[in-house]
Amino acid sequence: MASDLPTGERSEAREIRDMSFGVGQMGSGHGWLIGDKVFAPARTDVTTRLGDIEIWRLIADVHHPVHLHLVGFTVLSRGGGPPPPHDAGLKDTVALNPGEAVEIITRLDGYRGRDLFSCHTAEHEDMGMMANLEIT
Ligand SMILES: [Cu+2]
Repeated sequence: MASDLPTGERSEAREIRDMSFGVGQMGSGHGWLIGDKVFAPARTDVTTRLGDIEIWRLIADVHHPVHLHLVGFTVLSRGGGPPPPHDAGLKDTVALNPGEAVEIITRLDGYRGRDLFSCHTAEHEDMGMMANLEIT
């Protein structure tokens, strides 16, 4: 039951964020972007407060395994429907399929400071597909 999980309920979410994962321009070539931006170490992409519950709506152009460091989450929906069995439980990575939206819910607690999230495909991560999360 979702209420048994530590990540919270949909009605408790303080923020809903949309994030796209896709190919784009990086320098003079192509890279892999989150929210149309190449990773910049000094830029904060998402700012949130310790203990807040958030829903992130993720969508991708091709397959991307999206990974949150230090933060567990659960899958709320996939492709507009209930998550299939393989999405059950507390996760740190979720597989995005081409064009399919996935909603995740997370409680950002246990760590205050700077954190990262990224695509777990090493070639994508190395080519820009990371973002900074600041938990205040
Ligand atoms: Cu990727």
